[in-house]
Amino acid sequence: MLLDKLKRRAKVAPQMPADLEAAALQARYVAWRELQPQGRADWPPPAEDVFGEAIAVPDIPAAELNDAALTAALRLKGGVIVRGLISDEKATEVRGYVDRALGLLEDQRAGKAIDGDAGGQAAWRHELRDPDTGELVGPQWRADNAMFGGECSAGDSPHIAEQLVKMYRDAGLTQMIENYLGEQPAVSLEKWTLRCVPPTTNTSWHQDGAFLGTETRTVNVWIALSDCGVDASGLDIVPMHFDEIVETGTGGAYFHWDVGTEVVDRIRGEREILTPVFKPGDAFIFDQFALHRTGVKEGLTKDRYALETWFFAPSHFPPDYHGILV
Ligand SMILES: O=C(O)CCC(=O)C(=O)O
Repeated sequence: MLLDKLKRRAKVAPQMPADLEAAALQARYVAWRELQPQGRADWPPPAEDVFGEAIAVPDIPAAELNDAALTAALRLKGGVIVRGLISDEKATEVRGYVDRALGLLEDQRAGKAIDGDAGGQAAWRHELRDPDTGELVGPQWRADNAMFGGECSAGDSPHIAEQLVKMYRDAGLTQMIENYLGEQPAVSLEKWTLRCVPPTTNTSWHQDGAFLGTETRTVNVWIALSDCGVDASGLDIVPMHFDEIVETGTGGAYFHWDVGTEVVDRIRGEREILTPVFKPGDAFIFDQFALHRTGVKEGLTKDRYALETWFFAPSHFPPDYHGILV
């Protein structure tokens, strides 16, 4: 209700004032919290191999992404690479959001006063707070991530959050994901990440299901916002379909939830690791079982920008995460 009211007001003004943007994001959080979803009993939807058996990770233009392709990619393949999911122009705009959000986070961590609303025009940084208590949402996650640079949550920027929600809707993506999940999706404060990765970043093989859970119903849309895979880190992908979590914490693994290189080599056998070259706006769409890592290699010289958005079925949401209904 509150969200509808805010949307109606937003139609009158082309740019919502900062306080309304912040309230709109809080309303999405409250809308998620108040849901009591059952989830579809007949999930997952049936998949037909529209790509053919020989294809391990399909690579398609955005125009070919539809319900059948998304379902096949997630249920039968190792995900799908989608070329031009958003336009180059849009990717440039979102890259600007990443710089803005990371700049404000850095200022905040340095103890500077944050003018997150840039003169009342837009809420660029307002950490998500519970509207009933005024408490910060996700204090433990905030403490755990306080030392990580180069990334921040879109959920702490009401302006960026609303722009991204609109972008996914305009691209038809939210509806497609809703059709797949069988319910209106929510993103989360914890896994809605604006990222700028330096060439020297660390990396490790992992399946996000090792911490998101195997029963979680989810679709991750990872969008490159700058050229990557050559001078800047892209993604390394084991091109196989998985429906379970492989052995973690052994064979050279760094964290208890990541997968050692020896284990990856054993699993992939003769399969080559896939390291796609991405243009701004290209995407990799996958779920919590895809085995992948940041594609770090010798000779990288450039930072890489990306936007990572995990859409979740509210009925099968990761425990301890905080949702934002989209
Ligand atoms: O952007 C990256 O390099 C990390 C992506 C990743 O590992 C993930 O989405 O789980």
